[in-house]
Amino acid sequence: MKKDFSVLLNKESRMKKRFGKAYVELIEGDITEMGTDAIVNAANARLKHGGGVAGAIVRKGGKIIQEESDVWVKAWGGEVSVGSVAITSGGSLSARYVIHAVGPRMGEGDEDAKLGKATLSSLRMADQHNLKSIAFPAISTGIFGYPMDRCAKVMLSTVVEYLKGDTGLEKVVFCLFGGDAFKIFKVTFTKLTD
Ligand code: AR6
Repeated sequence: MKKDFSVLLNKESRMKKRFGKAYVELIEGDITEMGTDAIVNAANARLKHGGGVAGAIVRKGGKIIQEESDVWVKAWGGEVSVGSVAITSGGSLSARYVIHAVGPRMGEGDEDAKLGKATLSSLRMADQHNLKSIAFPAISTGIFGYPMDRCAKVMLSTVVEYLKGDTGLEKVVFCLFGGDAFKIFKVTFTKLTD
C-alpha cells in the first residue's frame, strides 16, 4: 500500500501553542494568503513597497495599499521612524488591514531593541483596532539583513510577553517564507513556556 506523507508534511509546517487566552502559531507559507484580521508588512521608512514581502502584498492587495501608505508618510513628514507602524486597509487581500512595521537595517545599531519595538507597535496597533488575529513575517530578515535566529528570539519573546498583558488578541501567527525560516523559528518556539 502507498504511504501518504502529505499529512506528515502538513503537520511539520504548522505548530501552535497557547499563551494565556491566545494562540501563537508558526506557519510556513505566504503571508498574502493569511486570513487573519491584519497582516504585518516588513516596510521601509518611506513606505515604498517595492520588493520582498512588501512588493508581494501590494501586488496582491492592489495599489490602494500604496496610496494609503503615501498619505501616512506625508502626514508624518516624509518618514515613519524605525520601530513604528502605520495601518492601511488590506485592499483585495483576505486580511482586512495591513500594519506596516518599519524594522531595522542590520548595521544601523540598536537593532534588537528596534525590532522588538516594531513588533510591539504592531501588536498595540492591532489592539487599538480591536482585532482578534494578526500575522507577522520575519521582519528585517530579507533585504535588511537581520539574522533569522536572532529575529525569532526577539519577535517571539516580545509577543509572548505582550500576551501576558491586557489584550483582545486571540491569535498571533508567524508566517515564515520557506522551510529554513520555519525550522529556525521552530527551535526558539519549542523552548517557549507560558
Ligand atoms: N510571505 C511571508 N514572508 C515573506 C514573503 C511572503 N510572501 N516574501 C518574503 N518574505 P523583506 P526586510 C520573507 O526583504 O528584510 C522591502 O523592499 C523574506 O524571506 O521583505 O524587512 C521593503 O520595502 C524574509 O524572511 O523585508 C523594504 O525596503 C522576510 O519576509 C525592505 O524590503 C523579510 O524580508 C525591508 O527589508
